[in-house]
Amino acid sequence: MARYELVKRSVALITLTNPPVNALSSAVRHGIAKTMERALSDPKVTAVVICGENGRFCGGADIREFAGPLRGPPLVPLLDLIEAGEKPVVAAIEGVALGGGLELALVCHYRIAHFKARLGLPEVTLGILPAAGGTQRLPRLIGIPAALELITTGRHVSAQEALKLGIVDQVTEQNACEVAVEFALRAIAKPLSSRRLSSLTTPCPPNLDALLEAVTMQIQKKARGVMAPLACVQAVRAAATMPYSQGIKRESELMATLFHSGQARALQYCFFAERTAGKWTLPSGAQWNDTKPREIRSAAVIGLGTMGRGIAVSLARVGIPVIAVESDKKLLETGRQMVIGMLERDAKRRGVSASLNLLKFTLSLEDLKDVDLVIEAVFEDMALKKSVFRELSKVCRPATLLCTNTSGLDVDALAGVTDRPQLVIGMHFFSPAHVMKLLEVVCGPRSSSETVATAMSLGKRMGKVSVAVGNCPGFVGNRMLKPYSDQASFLLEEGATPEQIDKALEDFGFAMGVFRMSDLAGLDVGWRVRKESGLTGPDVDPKNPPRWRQGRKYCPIPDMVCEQGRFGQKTGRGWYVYDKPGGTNAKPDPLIQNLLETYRSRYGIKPRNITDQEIIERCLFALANEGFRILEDGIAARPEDIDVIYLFGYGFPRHRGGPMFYASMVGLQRVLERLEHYHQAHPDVPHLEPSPLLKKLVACGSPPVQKWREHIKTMHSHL
Ligand code: 3H9
Repeated sequence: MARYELVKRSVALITLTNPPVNALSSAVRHGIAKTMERALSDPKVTAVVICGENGRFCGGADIREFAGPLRGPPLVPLLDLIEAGEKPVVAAIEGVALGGGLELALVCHYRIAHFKARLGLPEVTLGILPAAGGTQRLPRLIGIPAALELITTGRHVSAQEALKLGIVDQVTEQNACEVAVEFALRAIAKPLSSRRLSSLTTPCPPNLDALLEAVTMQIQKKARGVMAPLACVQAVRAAATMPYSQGIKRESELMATLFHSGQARALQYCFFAERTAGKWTLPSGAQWNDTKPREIRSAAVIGLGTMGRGIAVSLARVGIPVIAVESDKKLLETGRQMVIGMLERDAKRRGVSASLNLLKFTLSLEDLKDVDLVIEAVFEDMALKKSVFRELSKVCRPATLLCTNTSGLDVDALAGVTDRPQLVIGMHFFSPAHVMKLLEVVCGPRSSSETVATAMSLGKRMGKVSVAVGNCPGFVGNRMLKPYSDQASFLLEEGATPEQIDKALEDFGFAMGVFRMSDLAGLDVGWRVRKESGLTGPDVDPKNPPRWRQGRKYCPIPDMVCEQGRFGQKTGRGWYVYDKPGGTNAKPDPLIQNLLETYRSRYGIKPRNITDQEIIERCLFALANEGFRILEDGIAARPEDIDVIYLFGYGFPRHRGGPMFYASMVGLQRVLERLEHYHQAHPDVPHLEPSPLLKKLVACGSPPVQKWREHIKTMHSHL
């Protein structure tokens, strides 16, 4: 786990060997302890270089070990020993030095980084803090403001920025290990005292209190209810105000408050869930690691509305030539200007030149005959989409993949009108598509494994977190959204206001409550879907809309809001009122209040006081309950996939882990009891009836979320 060699006759080269990221597992810590002891005690050795195997210095502590008891040598004394040694130690940083990996580098007397390396203290993103001296040494090295920013955000910096900040001593384009060995030989004669960061005084800005206060307020505003960044501020304050020996104790106390917290468990779960989500398997047995994706050298996007524009930008900025198609000249021109503007702004932000030459705009589908892949992003109308797919089937060469960006329509029905159903798949982007990281890859029953692999790999190339899901109305994300937003609407009927519901959800940690989010997305989208599915339409009496449709309770309020032309932010009015069309500053609207009051009196509903707890339970337990059904139906392969979809597509607070993890943290027994309670009170709402899988898991003793899969016996997986 740590290899030892003598190079250049007097330099001990210690190589961490724990692929893939050389995490500091107990065996690696043990290896470092043994090899350092050998290097320090061998009189032939005059200097030490520490590097990592396979071009990666170290990805930090082994996060998988956090769940169990500490085994092997603890990190802090081990690092203190390296720093205190009388022989110069040089870190040769290639790839990454993150978390404990950077803390290891900080106890080395010198740091050489390869120009492609990335460094950082991302512990805060895992709900903890850099507790191997990171919060005490980094401020001593680079000062409070810069250290505070890096530690509270977990941001990775490039080698060049690390050099500017003073984190590393040299950046090289050559082999960092070889450069470090030469550097170590030159350092032999130099005194080490000034290189031991723990012995330095932290350079302190005069306005320390004001700075810490400002950062605290910023965190409280941005990361409501999240503990770790606040603990990081306190640890950095200790670095500024205490000697190292006391500061390190404070760091350790603060770590103890975080380490076993629910937030840390949730955030670490998210880390692994995100990585698990890419590992898909199909009922045929084909899976992510045995199916080769096709190379995509060119693509087309059909429809230059909000979604189509974002998709075109996402493709072009990763170097894929895109042909964008619209149905009339005016729409094409508007779309062209928007896409070019978005691409230019994006390139400016990233400091690169905009790849405008990759874009082509056309009115003719005939121009798509040679592309490798087409993404259809026209209106959410099955008849229209079918006609597009029929046409594509005629014009595109037989090997072209045909993808739809539908947010919930039947992908297999579209496949059915083509001559190549095996090459048809859903690529459900989230708005705005060039910003949102989530991609639901919707596998129809006839999508081939190569098609799935290609869509997943294209998603990755575009920087998306891609999750393979099965084909059913709404797929995973929007199918679950229905019971969640239905509960919010029923709560409106019963006496709540949009702002009260949104506040409860935002206090829980959602980036936006359900009504503010709907206003942003556009209320007409859901209205169109409801019309398409026959839930509403011209047959409904607008004066007296029925509250029972298709065999279940129905709340007509969202339709009534749309009937008034209130489509959300874009029209300046929705659940809230905005300064102007396109405005973002949501204000409660007395007209909505009137609408709710009139509605309640028309149907004889006596409004009651509704608590935040009821709002959270009804919305979130209904959400998770549908998640259990989705698992039962084989539409998602595991709870992690559902959670990743909600984290990246729906603003679910990461420190709560996602709806399924949250349900497990609340306790499945409690979730079951509360659902039973609410279902008894609302027997006409089937979504509140606890799902058989939830009941089954409770009967099995409520296993942890990672074990649910063993209990899911899907009749037939759709994945
Ligand atoms: C810490 O250091 C605490 C200290 O302050 C000490 C306190 C006392 N542990 O992301 P990838 C796995 S906390 C265990 O797909 P990439 C990962 O799960 C730690 N496993 O690769 C995956 O496994 P699998 C602070 C880890 O190239 C595989 O490695 N450090 C760890 O896209 C490949 O990962 C961090 O927060 C780990 N530390 O990105 C850094 N890291 O193949 C966390 C990775 O089974 N790591 N794995 O799915 C990362 O950010 C990225 O993994 C990294 C590589 C950028 C390193």
